[in-house]
Amino acid sequence: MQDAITAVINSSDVQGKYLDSSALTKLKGYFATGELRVRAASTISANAAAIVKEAVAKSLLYSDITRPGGNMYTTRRYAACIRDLDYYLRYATYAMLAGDPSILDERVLNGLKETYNSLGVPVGATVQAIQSIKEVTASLVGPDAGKEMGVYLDYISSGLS
Ligand SMILES: CCC1=C(C)/C(=C/C2=NC(=C\c3[nH]c(/C=C4\NC(=O)[C@H](C)[C@H]4CC)c(C)c3CCC(=O)O)/C(CCC(=O)O)=C2C)NC1=O
Repeated sequence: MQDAITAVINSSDVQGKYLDSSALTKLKGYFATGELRVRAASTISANAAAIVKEAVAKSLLYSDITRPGGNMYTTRRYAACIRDLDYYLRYATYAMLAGDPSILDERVLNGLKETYNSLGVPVGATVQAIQSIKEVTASLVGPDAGKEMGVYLDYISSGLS
C-alpha cells in the first residue's frame, strides 16, 4: 500500500531528484487537508452501519433485487451484500486517509469483478449502492471531505465497471 507521501517520494527517487515544485505542492495539499481527513474518518467510523443502511434503503431496497430471483434475495445473500458495502466504505476511508487509491487495487478490486461475474452479482446495482454511499457520506461529513471520499468511492465504482 502507498500513501500520498510515499507516492511523491517514490516518483522523485525514481528520477534521482529532490522533490520538485509540483511534488511539493502535492504534499502541501495533503498536509493542509490532514485534519479534515482525520475528522471525516472519525465521523464515518462512528456512523458506518447507519451510512450503509441508508444507502441501501435509497438504492436497493424494494427493488427486484431483494425479491425472489434477485441477487440479494435470501438472508445469506442480503448479508453478503451489506458486508461488501461495509468493505467499500471502510477501504475508501483508508484510501481517503492515505490520500492514495493503491490499497483499493490491492485489497478490494483485485479479482472482484471476476468474482461478481461468476456469482451473478449485478455490477450496475452495486455501483448504484456505492454512489448512494457517496451521497450519504457527503451529507454527513460535509462537502470538502465528501468530495475527497467521493474520489475513492468512484475509484471502486470504475474498478468494478
Ligand atoms: C475486502 C475485500 C472483499 C470484497 C470486496 C469481497 C467481496 C465478495 N462478495 C461476495 C459475494 C456476494 N456479494 C453480494 C453483493 C450484492 N448482491 C447484490 O445484488 C447487490 C447489488 C450487492 C451488494 C451491493 C452477494 C449477494 C454475494 C453472495 C453471492 C452468492 O454467494 O450467491 C464474494 C464471494 C464470497 C462470499 O460470498 O463471501 C466476495 C469475495 N470479499 C472480500 O474479501
